Amino acid sequence: MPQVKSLHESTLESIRSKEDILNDFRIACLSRHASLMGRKEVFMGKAKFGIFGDGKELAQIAMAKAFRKGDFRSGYYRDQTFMMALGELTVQQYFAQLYAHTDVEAEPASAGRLMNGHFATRSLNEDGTWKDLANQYNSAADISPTAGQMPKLVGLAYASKLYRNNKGLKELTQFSVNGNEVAWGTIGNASTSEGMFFEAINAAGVLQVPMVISIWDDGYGISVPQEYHTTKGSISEILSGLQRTETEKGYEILRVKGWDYEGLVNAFAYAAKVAREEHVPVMVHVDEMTQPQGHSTSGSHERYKSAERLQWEKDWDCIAKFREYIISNGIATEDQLDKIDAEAKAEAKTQREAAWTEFSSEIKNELQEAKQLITEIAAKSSRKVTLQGLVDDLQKTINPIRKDVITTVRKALVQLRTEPMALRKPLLDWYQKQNDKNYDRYSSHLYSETDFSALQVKEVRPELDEKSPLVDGREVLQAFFDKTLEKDPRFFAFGEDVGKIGDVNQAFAGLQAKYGELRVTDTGIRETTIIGQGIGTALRGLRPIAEIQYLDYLIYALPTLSDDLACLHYRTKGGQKAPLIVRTRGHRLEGVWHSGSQMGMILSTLRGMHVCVPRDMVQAAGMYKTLLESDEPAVVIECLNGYRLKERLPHNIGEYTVPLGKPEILREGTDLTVVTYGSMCRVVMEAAEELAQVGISIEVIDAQTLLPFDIHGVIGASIRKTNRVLFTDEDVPGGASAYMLQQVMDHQDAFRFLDSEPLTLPAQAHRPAYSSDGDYFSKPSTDDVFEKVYEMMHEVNPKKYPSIY
Ligand SMILES: Cc1ncc(C[n+]2csc(CCOP(=O)(O)OP(=O)(O)O)c2C)c(N)n1
Ligand SMILES: [Mg+2]
Repeated sequence: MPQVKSLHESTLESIRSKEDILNDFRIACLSRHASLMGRKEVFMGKAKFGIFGDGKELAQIAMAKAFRKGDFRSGYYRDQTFMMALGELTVQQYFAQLYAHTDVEAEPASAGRLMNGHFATRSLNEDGTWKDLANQYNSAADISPTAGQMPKLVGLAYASKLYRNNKGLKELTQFSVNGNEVAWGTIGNASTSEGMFFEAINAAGVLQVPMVISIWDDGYGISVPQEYHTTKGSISEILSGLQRTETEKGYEILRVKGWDYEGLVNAFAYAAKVAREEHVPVMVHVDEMTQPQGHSTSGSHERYKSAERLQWEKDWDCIAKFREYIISNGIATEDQLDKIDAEAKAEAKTQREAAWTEFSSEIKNELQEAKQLITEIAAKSSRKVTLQGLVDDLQKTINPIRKDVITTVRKALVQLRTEPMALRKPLLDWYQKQNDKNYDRYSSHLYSETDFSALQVKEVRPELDEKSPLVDGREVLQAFFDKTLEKDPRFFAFGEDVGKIGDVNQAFAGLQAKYGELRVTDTGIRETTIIGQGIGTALRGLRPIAEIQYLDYLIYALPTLSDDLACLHYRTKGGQKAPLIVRTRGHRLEGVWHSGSQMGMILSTLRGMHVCVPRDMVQAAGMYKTLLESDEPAVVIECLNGYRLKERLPHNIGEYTVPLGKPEILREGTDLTVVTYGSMCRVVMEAAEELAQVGISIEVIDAQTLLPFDIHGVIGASIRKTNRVLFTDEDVPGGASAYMLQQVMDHQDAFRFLDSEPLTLPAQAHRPAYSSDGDYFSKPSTDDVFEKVYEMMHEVNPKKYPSIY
């Protein structure tokens, strides 16, 4: 392992002057006081929860010195000092997040949507266009799950590799200058036990990308000490086999103490140089860090740390050590440092107060408005005493929050329900206005609200006629991907077996040979970091298609998809986007792990993404086109059994689009509407033929996309005609079939048009058994659809449709 102490040259480069050092001391003190005050704010009831960066200040200041414009951070909740040192987080913004201030200006990382300690810079302008990322400091938006920052870190670093080596991207200077950007990760020692950490570390080593991963090692993960987390107690020790050598590629691994100012500055300067210039990943293990206030406001560390450990943490506190360093090197005196510290404290206090004033005054104004309205109405109301009581209670609330105001107004409106509309209208109007504002504050931006929304993409119909060649389904996709690779240099595809053989079903066959390894790329078997690679590159302006070989294996990547990608736009209130398309294949084929259709799982975990379930490859290609025209993330589930089925290749492949949220009526009918999607479309169409032979006419609707779902009410309109509906799919009972039913009942006013009970026909509750018989007895078959519809019609007219069994 290189001895960072010996790297004096880079130290001298980075520590330019005495003023620099004292400024570093000032930032360390400012951040520390923010942490100390933050904890008090929680205990005073002004914030709900707090987690702070105390004890980790010095390393972060050193890391910030090596960070350059265009670089990206993907880290965790301890990194406040780093953000402050970059100038990307003021103490006022820090407190605004602690209080949950919902204004983007006040709290640019998440607009009050996330707990404190979730850092993010804004990559987007309000209209959804990209900012000049190469000319700003960037932090990907943090998430809470430990090690969840690792998968996208791989992608952020991988983007630099693409920008450096793919000549077609040279003009995208808004995102990169020759791939010189480093992706900086941070993670706690305990969190390195997670699978995501190991998977990401290996992936970055294989890919040889400019990633610097720093481990902030304070010996604990909440209350649990190191011996429970890491073999041999040292992550750099056990990963030392990754160290590169003269002959083998690998990592540069550095180990440095969290209180050693020079060592830290050295380590990060060296790490940056290696990563930036050589595109070699670097690991910086920073140990002997402390947690002066314990893990968070949820408990005290006196419960689990020994008196000796607590004393050690005091003695080896990085700011105390920094002080000693400054004094022993004659850079400043004790008094001078005291003065800097006192000024930092005063500054932190001023900014904290400003944050509180801004946060609370907005709510106070709302409270005053509500109070005044209710009081005015009360004077003319028969419910005067009760209403005045509500106002008095509201007035007495200490540190009132928005909920206190709104709940009072709603209770007042209940009291006023029998009063004339003229009297209560002003309060009702005010409440409705607040509802709009609160929707914007707490529920907006789950999906794009700009012109780049997938819902804004214009429909272009496929051009099909008798001259359209009849080809295998996979060839439709191949033609589409070929066109897209040719046209858009930002577009690239990667995944297990995607490169050389062009994926296991050959939709990319021959395309690596044509466009090169950077455009059509094989990866290791590592679903989570395949998604991370997609998220990170999409965050940096590229248009990746990440392939998950089978839908069943999406489960491996689901945490990253759900915790990171799906909620990215929401949790930054439109500050960041990662338009990643996840391509996978599912529904019926063979057995437990190759015929999954876990749509319910996807629907409840991936809100914020679009979910496309094309019935064939012509539809799939149109959906890909729509998605590539937009800037939103999506998962597209192709039909596993559809690659060898013949389809007509549209003349305008690569040009036509399929609108999202628009079901297609595949067959018109009058007796009953059957709604389905994906591979089940063919099954239902076969059943429709058989049903016609017994005099039953069904209307078959392909939902096409599950998120969004039938935004124009096509299904409701069909029900108005047939007055009966069945939802069928290959998911488990209560899965996506139940979801479709709920959507139609809740949003399409369909219930009153129904003459029969609306029903679902899902697969069995277990996973599908192997082979064709397993499929027949596990998933809805043509016979099952026939019988279910027939039974429904039997109930309507037993004479005409006598019971079969
Ligand atoms: C997946 C997941 N499991 C559990 C938690 C709860 N949790 C939050 S922080 C933490 C300890 C992390 O310790 P470490 O990585 O050493 O970071 P430190 O807080 O010590 O800096 C735990 C268990 C979580 N956020 N995510
Ligand atoms: Mg720790």
